[in-house]
Amino acid sequence: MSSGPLYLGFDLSTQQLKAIVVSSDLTVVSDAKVEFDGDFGAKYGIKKGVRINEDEGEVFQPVALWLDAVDLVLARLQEKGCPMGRIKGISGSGQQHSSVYWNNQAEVTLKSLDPKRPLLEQLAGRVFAYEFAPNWQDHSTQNECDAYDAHLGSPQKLADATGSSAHHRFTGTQIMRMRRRRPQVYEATSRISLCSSFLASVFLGAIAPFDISDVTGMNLWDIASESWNEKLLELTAGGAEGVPALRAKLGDVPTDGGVILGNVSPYFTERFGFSPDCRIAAFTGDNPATILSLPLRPLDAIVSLGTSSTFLMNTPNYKPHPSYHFMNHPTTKGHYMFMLCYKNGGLAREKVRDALPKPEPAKDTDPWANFNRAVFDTRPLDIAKEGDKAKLGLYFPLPEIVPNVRAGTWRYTCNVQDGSSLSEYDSASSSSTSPSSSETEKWSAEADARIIVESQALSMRLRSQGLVHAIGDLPAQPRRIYLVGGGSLNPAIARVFGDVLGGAEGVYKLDVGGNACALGGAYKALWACERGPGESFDDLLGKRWKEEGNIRKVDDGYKESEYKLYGDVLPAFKEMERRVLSVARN
Ligand code: XUL
Repeated sequence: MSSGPLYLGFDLSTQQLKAIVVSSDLTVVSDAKVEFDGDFGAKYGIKKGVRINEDEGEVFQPVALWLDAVDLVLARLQEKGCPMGRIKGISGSGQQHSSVYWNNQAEVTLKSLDPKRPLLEQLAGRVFAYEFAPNWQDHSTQNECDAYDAHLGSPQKLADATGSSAHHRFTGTQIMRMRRRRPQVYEATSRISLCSSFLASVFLGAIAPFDISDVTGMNLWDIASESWNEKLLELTAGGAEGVPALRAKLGDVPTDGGVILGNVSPYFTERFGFSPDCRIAAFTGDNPATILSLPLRPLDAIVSLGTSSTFLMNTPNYKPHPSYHFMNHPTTKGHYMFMLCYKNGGLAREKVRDALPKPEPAKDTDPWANFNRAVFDTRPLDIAKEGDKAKLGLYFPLPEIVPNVRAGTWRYTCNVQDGSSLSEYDSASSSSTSPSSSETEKWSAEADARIIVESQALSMRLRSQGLVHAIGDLPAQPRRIYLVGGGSLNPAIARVFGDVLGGAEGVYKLDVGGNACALGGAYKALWACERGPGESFDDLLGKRWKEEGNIRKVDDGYKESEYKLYGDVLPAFKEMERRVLSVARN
């Protein structure tokens, strides 16, 4: 076995903590994971990783769960024989926006952890001003969002300054609500971390600064001036007099995405055998880490199909708009990550899957086989014969972010040639997904399987069309589409995304697709530790990365007739959203 350096990447997501270890030539050497529900569900009273306070729209996770998970995932890596002593750099990613509130005991306690005792015992109940971290699915901050959107003049102005208009989950509004709703917590807070910088802090044995990309998920960072936005700090802190205290809680932000924060804390060298010269690079958000999992060129897109669904592009053009996000690129100054983030991703598809008639006798071991069959057996837009209307739908068991609409299911039909004669087929304002109309037989549960996937892809096509341009003779579309996350394993989803979004060079799946964020974290650690003077992440990765063994083509992507068909109904899809929004805004 070679004896070269290894790099460890984490992903602390809603439902799991994953770890992956790579060598300098990008080979995956080891991995391990902790499943929050499976490993700790009963202990922490969580479901799908979170706890919910319906009355206030709060969605949150106990920080203790994360601490437990860190010790367990490292024990699992060790058990698998991972050579911990060869790990020379650690980075990783965390769910974006989620925040941790540390008290004034945190710094000193993190520095002096006893390696014989678990993290949980030494940190939980002692170093936090608040024992919970609001999760990105939290939607308790409508009042604060209204204040943010108004404060700089309009949602567009807020997006111009910070990359995004106000969003429930963005950390600035969460901090503002914490000050109003739990003033004693806000008072007792010495430092605030994001999920990513929390995890970095644990490994560093000191509070780590925010990462230059993840900080743009807060609605507080002024992208052009690379500094906190003074007016937004004032709003969040409740007046100019509160700004110095808030600045102290937030700390300074290094602008280099590859910054080395220090060496790993002695807790980890003694407890798990890390080398004392193992370095900690800034941890970033899970979406920024995803765009580091392969050399992503401008015009390439990543569709990440996890608990949330996201559509990501790397672009030098900063064109903010209230309905999507621009964030600093995690490694490349002057580049941005364009992002669409949908709350109703995998869980919404699961709901449609579970409403499908079960085959008799039940023979499939793959829980998605039935769903995939339904998608493949249904024609695009469920047009079975000449004269059929095209079907369009919105399936949101949870209140959605894109567009900002309450939970519900809406089904429409329109003319296939040009999207005209758009009319409502039925609607269900609860989270039910069964048609309520008497014409049920005309819109089958099998049609829903295809229409939900088309709907997710149509929404991405609608909102990303301004960022792509013609490629040769082909109409404007992404060059390649890479699928990552749990849903990327599903061939029916790959087909539909290719049909709707195109992809001049095809649709690809990352081989370690379920681990893309952790892998991006490991690559980030490698780049931070091994880069030569001025060597960009893309240069370094481009030299070492090979397609073979890393990605697989799963669909041809652009197909002329399908691409045109979906393009023809895109205006109707937009109009359907407009009509739904006019009655069902969050
Ligand atoms: C992005 C977002 C989600 C989380 C998922 O804005 O809220 O994608 O990052 O962990």
